[in-house]
Parts: sequence; C-alpha cells; structure tokens
Amino acid sequence: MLTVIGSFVSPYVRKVLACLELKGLDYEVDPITPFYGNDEFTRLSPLRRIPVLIDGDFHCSDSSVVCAYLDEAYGGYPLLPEGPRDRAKARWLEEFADTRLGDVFIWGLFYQKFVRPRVWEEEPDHARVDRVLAEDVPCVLDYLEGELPAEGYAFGQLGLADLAIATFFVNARYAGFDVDAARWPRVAGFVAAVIAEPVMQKLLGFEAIQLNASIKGRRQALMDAGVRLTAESWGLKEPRRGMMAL
Ligand SMILES: N[C@@H](CCC(=O)N[C@@H](CS)C(=O)NCC(=O)O)C(=O)O
Repeated sequence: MLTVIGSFVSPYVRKVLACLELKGLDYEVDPITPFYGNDEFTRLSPLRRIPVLIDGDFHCSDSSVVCAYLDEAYGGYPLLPEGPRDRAKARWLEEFADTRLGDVFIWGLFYQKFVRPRVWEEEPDHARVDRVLAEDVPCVLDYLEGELPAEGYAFGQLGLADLAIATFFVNARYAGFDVDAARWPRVAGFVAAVIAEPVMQKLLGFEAIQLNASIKGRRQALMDAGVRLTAESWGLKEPRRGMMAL
C-alpha cells in the first residue's frame, strides 16, 4: 500500500493522486494541510512541503519526483509519452506548471485569497493579487495558448503534463479566477476537458468533502466517500511557518 501525505486541495498532491488513479494503484492518504506537519514530516519532507510518498521503507517528496518514481517503479498506464523529445517536452510543461503556474496561481492568488485568511487569519496582499491578475496571469495564459493543441491533450492520451497544468486551475477557481474562453480558447477548453476526466472528478469529490465537512466530521465523511485514510497522521494542531519567502 502506498501512502501519500498531503491535502486533497493542494495542486501538487492532486497531480500525484491523479497519477495514482490513472495507474490504478492502491493508496492511502493523510490529508494534512501544509504548514501543519510534525517533526517526522520534516524528516520525510525537508522543505516541509506536500506531497510526500511513502512506499514501504522508501519515501520521497516533490510531486515531480514522486510521479517519476511511480512511472518507473510501477509501469502500467504510462504517464509520459514515448520518444525522448516528447518526453522532454512533457517534462518541461510539468516544470513550467510546477514553477510558474505555482508562483502565479498558488502563491499569487490561492495563497493570498484562500490560505492567508483561513490558516493565518491575515488579509490577502491585495496589491500583489491585482498585479498578478493584470500582468502575470495574461503572460502565462498567452504562453499556454501557444503550446496547447486546439483539441485533445498535449500528447494524445491524458498524461502527466496535462494533469500538471490543469491542477493549478482548480486552485485558481478556489481563488475566484476562471479562464476567459474568448481570449484563451485553447487553455479554457483544455482545462475543462482535463477537469471533466473521471480521475479528476473523483478527487474533486474528495476535496469538496475536505473543504466543506466540519473538522470533527471530516475524517468519517472522507472514509464514507471511499477514501482510505492513514491510521496515523503527520499533522499538528497548530500551523508553523514554511521555508518559502512569502
Ligand atoms: N515543487 C514541489 C512544490 C510543493 C508545494 O509547494 N506544496 C505546497 C502546498 S500546495 C506546500 O507544501 N507549501 C508549504 C510551504 O511551502 O511551506 C512539488 O512539486 O511537490
């Protein structure tokens, strides 16, 4: 049994879970919110970030490292296309998503509008949000509009690059942002198609429970929905500041 540490609401955790689902692998989850990890979590994830994967006596963190491990260790449904060039291109799109979409949509919008009020009881940095929406978002969407196909996925069948990109738009939505389909039709169509995939819909159902159930009833509600939760948790009751400069 594989274990994933990390909340369903994290884009990076969602990417890993979608890959596990695509591969049909069994897994259990400790759905902790980042910043709440205990000392053992710090040992498993030295940057104190989610996701972490535990596979028996082996563990690794970072969603890209985890997905690459899953593809190499378990075979089955391939996460990457065939051929060195397409594989390199897919890895680049994943890297662009993790780094740039992460900066823009997670730290620039989701962290500001969703995490700051809920975790830290702080106001968003409104100036930063305005700047991100006016300058950074159009820039990344223009780039993706030029990279994505008019129809279908980046390399034929649904794969890691598609999931890596689309996952950030779920969090963007939580922060109140939707892609303008008139200005970026490829991005809008692509994101809608990936999110409509059964693997994503299943996970979105779990995260709706994580977001909406009371703290007391959450564990039971997740288990009732079919989530296998870990017996132990790597979470604390109080958050600790992370290592990122915020
Ligand atoms: N490159 C990492 C990024 C993971 C990441 O930034 N996760 C966020 C949650 S969405 C986190 O744990 N943030 C806590 C922090 O940076 O302190 C990956 O791909 O896994």
